[in-house]
This record gives sequence, C-alpha cells and structure tokens, in this order.
Amino acid sequence: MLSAVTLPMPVVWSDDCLRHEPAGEVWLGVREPGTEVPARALVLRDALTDAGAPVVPARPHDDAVLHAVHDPGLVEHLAGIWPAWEKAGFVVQQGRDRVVPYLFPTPGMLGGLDLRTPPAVHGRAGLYCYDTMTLIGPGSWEAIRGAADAALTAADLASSGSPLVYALCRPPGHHVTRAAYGGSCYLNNAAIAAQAMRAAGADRVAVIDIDAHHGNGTQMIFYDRADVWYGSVHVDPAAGWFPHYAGYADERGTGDGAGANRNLPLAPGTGDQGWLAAVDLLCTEAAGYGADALVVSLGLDAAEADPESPLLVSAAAYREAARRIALLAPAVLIQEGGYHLPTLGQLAVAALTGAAEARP
Ligand code: SP5
Ligand code: ZN
Repeated sequence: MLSAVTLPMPVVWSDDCLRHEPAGEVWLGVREPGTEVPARALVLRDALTDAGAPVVPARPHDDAVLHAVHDPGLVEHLAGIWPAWEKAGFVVQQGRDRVVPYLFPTPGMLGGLDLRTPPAVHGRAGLYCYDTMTLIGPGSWEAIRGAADAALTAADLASSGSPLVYALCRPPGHHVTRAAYGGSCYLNNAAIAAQAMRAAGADRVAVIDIDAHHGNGTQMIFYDRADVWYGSVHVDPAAGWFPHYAGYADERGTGDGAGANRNLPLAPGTGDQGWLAAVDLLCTEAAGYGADALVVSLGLDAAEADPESPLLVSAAAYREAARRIALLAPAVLIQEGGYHLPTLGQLAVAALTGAAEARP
C-alpha cells in the first residue's frame, strides 16, 4: 500500500452499547420503530476503523462523577427499573415488553406536595422520565452505564494529554437533566465528561453542542455554574421541534452561571452557510470565555439526509465545523444523535478528520 489513510483519533468503545434495544418509541400515542437503534453504533465503529482510527475499550469507573452531575436517585432508577418491571409481571403476564411511563409527576400535578416514590413499579416509572419516547428493556442499563464509562475513559485520556479523543457513546446523553431522562437519552455522557475534566484539573470547560436538537439536559446541569460554559446550535424549538421547552436564545444562565449559556436556534431548512456561521459564533464565544478544555456534543443529525431534523448540513460542513472547534482547545468528542444509517459513517469520518486537521 502506498499511503494508508489513517485517522489519528482514539475511538473509545464499549461492546455493551449494543445491548440497548429500545424497540421503538411511543410518539403521540403510537409506538413507532424508532431511529436510535444498535446498528448506529456498528456503522459508526466500522466507518471509523476503516478510516484507520484505533479502538480503545471503555474502562469501568465508579459512580462518583455520575453523582456529581445527576441525582443519585436517577442513576439508581435506571439500574433497577427494568428488573422491577419484569419481576412485577408486566412482560410475561401483560405483554408489555419495555418500560414506558404513563404518569409524570409534574410540578402542576403536585402543587407543592412532597415528591414521593410510589411503591408500584408502574406508578414510579415516570418519576425520573419526561417523555414517552425513551424506552427501557433488558440490557438497556448495561449500555447506558457503558456509554458513561466510554465518556469517562475519553476524559481520562484527554486529561492525561491526548489532544483529541472520541467516545462512541450509545445511547446518547445530552437531553438528560440532573434528575430526568428523555429524548432517547438516559445519562448525560457529555456532562459526565465535562465534570470529569474539571475534576482532573481543567479550570474552564466549554461544551459545544452541534447535535440538531438543543441539549436541554447539559444546559440545565450547568445553568448556574461559571466553571462550565454551554453553547448550542440547533433547530429552533419554537418551530415545532424537540425539546420544545428549552433551547431559546434568551436562556443565558443564572446566578454564577449568568452569561455562560448560549443558544443559537436556526430555522428549519438552514444549510451549511447559516449553520457554520452559528458554529463560528459559538467558537468565538467559547474562546472569549477562556476555555482550557472542550467537550463537543457531536450529533450528526443536522445532516441533510437525517430523518430526525430539518437542518441541511453537508459532510463537508461537519468537517469544517469540527476543524474550527478543535482549534480552540484539547477536546473530547461525545457521540450524540445521528440516524441516517447510509450516511452516518461518512459523516463521522468527516467530522473526526476535520478535528484531526486542527490538532495534527
Ligand atoms: C439525541 C437525540 O438526537 N435525540 C433526539 C430526540 C428527538 N426525538 C424526537 C422524535 C420525534 C418523533 N420522531 C418522528 C420521526 C419522523 N420522521
Ligand atoms: Zn439530536
């Protein structure tokens, strides 16, 4: 071979990520096939290894960092709800093959009452969940925990001097708040990576989120903190897109975090030019913030062919965006969304190639 095409970027991987089979999503009352499927992870891994990237296995970590960004009750819930659901007979006796909440204890329902933990499994299924699209089954917890370990392993590598590391996290994470999961996400892998980098000595971490959807979970985890800045470019929630209740431009942080949150919502149909201009603005602001470490929520669902978003971004623009972002600081790239299997691999290769161009 004259010249091997080699992508010099560690890909942190956990076999457990394949064990989560959500088996669809309940959207507007109907169970649909869903697009957050195990094949996503295989397509991504195969494309990246074909491009020459080395695979690094995720190493197990304890819960310390998870508990720094999440309510320990959420973590415990995710670990235990499937066995409890099965034990209660919902699968065998009732033919209900996944955990799907039917009741959500909203502030309006409680009206100030203390939030209890109902003893019945079906009663508490919605205690830490905010939508009907994020199903739990056998193997889900192992995948969820494996994705968090992949993020933590990537953060370890970055903290010990690797300038760029990619964690192939599945399921994704950026929609998970401190105490509530949703949006096909269960634990917030990007927030976990950012928190780990802070713990390892980074003073100011910037999270740049280029998934097509607003990362409401990451935003809210760091909303009142000055030590982690969050910036996102995404399809405008006011135009009818998930997560609907967050992602607006006037959300700028609160308390110590005032000014450390930046949302750039884009109109449906926005293509490379408008998207890259927004990415540039995020880069300028993250640089002004003085970030010494970076977490990139790398969603590939802004791509033109993606079934989950109306943005029209090309692979070339993903490459350029990642190059500009990676110029800012050493970075951990965390896989978020991206659902068009025929183009997903080339999008990932384009993005990681762009990042590697910035830090050869
Ligand atoms: C991590 C991530 O990208 N989560 C995306 C969550 C948004 N899902 C909203 C799904 C709405 C129903 N999908 C219908 C697709 C019809 N083409
Ligand atoms: Zn998304």
